[in-house]
Amino acid sequence: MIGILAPLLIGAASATSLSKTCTKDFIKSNLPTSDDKIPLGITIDDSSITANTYRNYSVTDATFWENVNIDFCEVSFAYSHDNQDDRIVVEYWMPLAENFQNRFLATGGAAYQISNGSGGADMSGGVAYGAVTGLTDGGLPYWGSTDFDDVAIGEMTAIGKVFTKNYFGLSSSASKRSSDKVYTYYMGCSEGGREGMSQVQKSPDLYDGIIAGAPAMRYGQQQVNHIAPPIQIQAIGHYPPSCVFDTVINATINACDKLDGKADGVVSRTDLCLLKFNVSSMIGKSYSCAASSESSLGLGYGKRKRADSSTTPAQNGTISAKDIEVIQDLLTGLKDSNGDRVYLPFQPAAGFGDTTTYDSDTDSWGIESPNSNGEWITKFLHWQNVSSLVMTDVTNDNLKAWMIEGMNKYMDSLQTTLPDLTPFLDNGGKLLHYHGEADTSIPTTGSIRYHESVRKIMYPNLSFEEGNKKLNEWYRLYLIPGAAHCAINSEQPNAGFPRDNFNHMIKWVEDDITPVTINATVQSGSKEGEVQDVCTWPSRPYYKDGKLVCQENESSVKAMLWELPAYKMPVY
Ligand SMILES: *[C@@H]1O[C@H](CO)[C@@H](O)[C@H](O)[C@H]1NC(C)=O
Ligand SMILES: *[C@@H]1O[C@H](CO)[C@@H](O)[C@H](O)[C@H]1NC(C)=O
Ligand SMILES: *[C@@H]1O[C@H](CO)[C@@H](O)[C@H](O)[C@H]1NC(C)=O
Ligand SMILES: *[C@@H]1O[C@H](CO)[C@@H](O)[C@H](O)[C@H]1NC(C)=O
Ligand SMILES: *[C@@H]1O[C@H](CO)[C@@H](O)[C@H](O)[C@H]1NC(C)=O
Ligand SMILES: *[C@@H]1O[C@H](CO)[C@@H](O)[C@H](O)[C@H]1NC(C)=O
Ligand SMILES: *[C@@H]1O[C@H](CO)[C@@H](O)[C@H](O)[C@H]1NC(C)=O
Ligand SMILES: *[C@@H]1O[C@H](CO)[C@@H](O)[C@H](O)[C@H]1NC(C)=O
Ligand SMILES: *[C@@H]1O[C@H](CO)[C@@H](O)[C@H](O)[C@H]1NC(C)=O
Ligand SMILES: [Ca+2]
Repeated sequence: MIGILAPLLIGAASATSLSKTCTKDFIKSNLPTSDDKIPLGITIDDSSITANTYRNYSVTDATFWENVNIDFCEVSFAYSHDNQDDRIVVEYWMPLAENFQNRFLATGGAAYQISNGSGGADMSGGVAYGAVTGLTDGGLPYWGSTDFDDVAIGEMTAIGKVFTKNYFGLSSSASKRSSDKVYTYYMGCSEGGREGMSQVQKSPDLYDGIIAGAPAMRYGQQQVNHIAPPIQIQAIGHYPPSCVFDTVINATINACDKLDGKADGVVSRTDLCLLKFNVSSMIGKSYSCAASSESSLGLGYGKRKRADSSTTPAQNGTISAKDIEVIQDLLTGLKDSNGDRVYLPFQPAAGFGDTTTYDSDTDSWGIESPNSNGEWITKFLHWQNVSSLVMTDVTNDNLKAWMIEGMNKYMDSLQTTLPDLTPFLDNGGKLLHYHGEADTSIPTTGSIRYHESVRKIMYPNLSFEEGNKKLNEWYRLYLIPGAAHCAINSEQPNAGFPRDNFNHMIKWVEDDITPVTINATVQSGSKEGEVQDVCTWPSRPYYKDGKLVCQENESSVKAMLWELPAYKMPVY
């Protein structure tokens, strides 16, 4: 094959010709037609085309990307399905021809959005790597939408790949890499991570590489779990003030920091923390916090905060055995009334999710009721047009029943835990899965549980070690020390967050360079800019004389694999 490097493309965009290619007419003449390989039954509305040129567009301080400065053409158009009164808008950012690297990147959403979860940062990040990047509105307005249609993302990718080939003239003989291959990727975190897993499971032949961060994939359990801590506290009937939780988190970070061999304020070994730090040692310790007010962060990335804005008074006292009973219960996950575990806890040193709130009317601590995190139960399970759930009489057993109800009701869509990934593997797909170890929205061990499910289903006759070795050839899981939910963590500011994942994936897919470790970039504090290596599960990080060793240890692995005996059917 002859590589023609000069950007002399027939009918293609170039820096000088963006004025020619970033036009409705040029887009129209390059739209996929019925002869192209796009899903059947789709009609593109060519009167809906928009095309806008952006030059020197810059994005800085994006959690998931290095800073970028890009030129691109922003294209959008709508399509519909036969016999359905629908209209779906897709948007593609087209790099300049000389920057185009035969890549397509599909991007995902967050919370209840199907796309644009990173607020446009993923779109720019993709363009900076020479990829056409795409998003979809899934047929609903972008904001406040409740569409989770995995089909819509697959369609956006399938249409986008063909459009990319047409736009850059890849099928023509003068194409840049003399190949019409478009390396196709997906990237997203949280709901966007779940969508990534849905693509692995449901559209296995569309992608070469998928990057899924902290996926909200076991949706039936996951959404109910948002209200598990307050209900567990209510079940015990003892309401520790917020300062008790904060004091225990700080003490846990202090006690566990050095277990990874490096005193940097980052707990890289939450497994050892669980095994070696007994929170009972906190009984009798005093606590004291100044008055404060905090406001809502809602369902987004980062640390979970109470859903309303609240003020807490100054607090002081001594940690009691009852306080620690509550904390022990949260650290071991939701149990039913038989004591069988129903769902997974957050990692020690991470935090506890929603806990107690102060009621100034009664000058007492309680749980928030009604609680807006119960919206899944009111709207998606009970079909009520009610935004929050009254928590007063809710029990741990109710949560279990709702988890099972949600799992069954949405088994074919939102549950997103199909563990047989053979079609994706057979198609040569690579999966990069990562999860912050201090996530207090989606339990870190939920990602490990899915990884284990895939290992057991796909390599049933191999040992844990051998199965993971096979799995690591194409599906790798990385636990990011100290990282919060798709975000950096103010409580562990020296912890890094991955900014080079797309680059790792490109090298894996296109150059066959396995990401033995991935980069995490420190994005706050005195070490800002430092790049740290992150080990592949099931190996765990240890710093020996300041140097990272990724080591395997059976008791460490066990400390991160929770059984869920409360279910009679498999929960992958
Ligand atoms: C592009 O934008 C950056 C700031 O983001 C600015 O420093 C630079 O001068 C701009 N370049 C051009 C050619 O406008
Ligand atoms: C994506 O998010 C950014 C930042 O909030 C916003 O400016 C932009 O309009 C959004 N794009 C779409 C297509 O919704
Ligand atoms: C916990 O540590 C953080 C930062 O190190 C500090 O701001 C906060 O006041 C501490 N809270 C308690 C209750 O000790
Ligand atoms: C933690 O300490 C308490 C009190 O000393 C003890 O009863 C309990 O067994 C310990 N837990 C573990 C897991 O070691
Ligand atoms: C503890 O709080 C009480 C009232 O809540 C207050 O009277 C007392 O001065 C506080 N003690 C300390 C040491 O802050
Ligand atoms: C749902 O409730 C909201 C706010 O109370 C109201 O505006 C809306 O019309 C209701 N929707 C339906 C379908 O009843
Ligand atoms: C595992 O072993 C069983 C029994 O020997 C055999 O029937 C089965 O085909 C094997 N499965 C795989 C995936 O190799
Ligand atoms: C990882 O970080 C190192 C150090 O900054 C850098 O040289 C390397 O290119 C990065 N790897 C990827 C895949 O971006
Ligand atoms: C595994 O970790 C445990 C707990 O830190 C330690 O006691 C044990 O020696 C380790 N085993 C190996 C083989 O490193
Ligand atoms: Ca440390």
